Amino acid sequence: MLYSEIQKVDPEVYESLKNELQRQRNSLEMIASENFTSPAVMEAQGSIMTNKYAEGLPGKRYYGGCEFHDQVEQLAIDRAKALFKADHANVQPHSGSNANFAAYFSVLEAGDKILGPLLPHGGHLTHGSPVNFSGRLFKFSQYTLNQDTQRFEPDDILEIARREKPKLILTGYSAYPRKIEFEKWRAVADEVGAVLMADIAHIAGLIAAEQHPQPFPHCDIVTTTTHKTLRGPRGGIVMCTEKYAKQVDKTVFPGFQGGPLMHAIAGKAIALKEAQSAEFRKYAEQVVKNAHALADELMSNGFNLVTGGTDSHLMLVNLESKSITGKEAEVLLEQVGITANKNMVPDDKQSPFVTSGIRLGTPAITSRGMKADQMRQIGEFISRTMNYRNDEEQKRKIKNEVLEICKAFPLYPDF
Ligand code: DSN
Repeated sequence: MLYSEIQKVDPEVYESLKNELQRQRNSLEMIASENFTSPAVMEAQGSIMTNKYAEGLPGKRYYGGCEFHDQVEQLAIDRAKALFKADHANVQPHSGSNANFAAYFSVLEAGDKILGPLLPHGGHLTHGSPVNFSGRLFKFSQYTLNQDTQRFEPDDILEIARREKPKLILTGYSAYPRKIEFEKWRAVADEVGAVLMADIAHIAGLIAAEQHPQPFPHCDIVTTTTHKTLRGPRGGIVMCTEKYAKQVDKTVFPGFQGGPLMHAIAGKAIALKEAQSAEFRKYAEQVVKNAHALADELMSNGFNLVTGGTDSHLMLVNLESKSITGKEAEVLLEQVGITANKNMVPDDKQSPFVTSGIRLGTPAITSRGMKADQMRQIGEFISRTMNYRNDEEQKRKIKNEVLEICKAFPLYPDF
């Protein structure tokens, strides 16, 4: 029985874990930043690697007994470098936020100027939000989607960069469904003498599987999480060109973090190996095909998608024309067994707690083996849920149909 030790030691936590397993199995996980990692990655995270301090780097530790931790961390480093064609990788950041913190402080001083994306236009809190360390410690100017094309246009960014003279330009997003042409961003950065950074947290798995262009050699510094499309454990990685290698390592430790989470690093090593496989490549291709199918279904049901569609694993639905807020849509979808998150849309009139949008992603449902047929069904469920928002009988019916799909694509069947 899975979690049998937890059951013995702490029945309350056990109960919650058991219920969470059922929740994951019996609902459609469509939060674009979530995924179902492999049992091997989960074994690593629950392994004896959690027992050790390993401050420092492979071969240069501040604690004895690190021989096997060195081996595991070196595997993770080498695999990250190979997968993303990076000169250097530090696999110790505990999260994407930590990775971004380390990246900024590897190339900048507090108070320096950064040009990054505005949160409601697809950026992340760590891209300069005033409530985040980034907005408090650095001077951000922020760019937005082009009003006509609804894309980030390097020409617009160049105009702002010439005016603002940032030391660092940031590309890479949390809610932007289009491909990033890194070479165009390089040209902008070169024009104003800025460092070019990419936060590829959302698209790392797509990049690894060649479903999205590589940030190197165009970028100087690249951060990612390991648990989104990459389907690994929760955590972060910073990669960079040789020029910034020493500074990145020093900033992560001792600059910012203490002991690395070696059990998570073991999970990262495994996930990075999995991401090199032909099976992962097929998975990532299907993630993108599924996003296309879902986007098409939603648009043919009258939904407006920001940028008019998707090239990636996610889409941002602007609900203004449906007279429903993101907050209401999130609750309604949860009632029928679909998990998604409310999200700001460009020029949103609602607050971040309400919003006018909903973000949908296909990475997790694709990990269950779902394909375009299921996406069309799910698009139709979403549409019906919005149209029959006050009809309890309809919503019960949709919930049963969601459950049928979930049963046809079992999650963690061996647990
Ligand atoms: N919080 C993540 C997301 O949902 O996109 C980004 O780190």
